[in-house]
Amino acid sequence: MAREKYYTCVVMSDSHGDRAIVEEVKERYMGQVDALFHNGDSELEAKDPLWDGIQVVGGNCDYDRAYPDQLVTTLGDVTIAQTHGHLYGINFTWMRLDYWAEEVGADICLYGHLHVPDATVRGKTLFVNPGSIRQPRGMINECLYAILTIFEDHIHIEYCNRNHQVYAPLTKDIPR
Ligand SMILES: [Mn+2]
Repeated sequence: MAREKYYTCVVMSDSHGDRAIVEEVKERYMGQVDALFHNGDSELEAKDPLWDGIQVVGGNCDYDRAYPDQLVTTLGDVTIAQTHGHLYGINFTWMRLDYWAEEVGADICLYGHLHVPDATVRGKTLFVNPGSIRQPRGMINECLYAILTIFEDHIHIEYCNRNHQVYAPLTKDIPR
């Protein structure tokens, strides 16, 4: 039996002043996907019209205090928690972020801050860092964003580079 497609989201983070790439990703996917997310450290103003239609939170490098620290978005029965991560001490421990995700009943918890792509299940939540679209850190030296396709029984994750080509080594299917 064919599996019905459910929801698609584009997730980016840590663009650190590069407004053009955020705009490019927005123009490419807006209207084609169910939601667009930016997990903070854009270094743009919160009132920038670029954010119309994007779920965005504040990071440690966002000096505009108007950004929310965290958001919870629902797509049908899918609960998506989103925060930059610095306020939950993710440089040192997952404990506080995991606790918050559990508290809000998150199926998916989106974060940023570390500039390292990640898609890991802990407890009942899939934690996703899209990496940094501008300043990668760690072993994978690629500027990336993530596309999540949420099916009934699994979540398909792929990462794309700034040329919108899939960075295949990180493609994953995670059971729900
Ligand atoms: Mn950052």
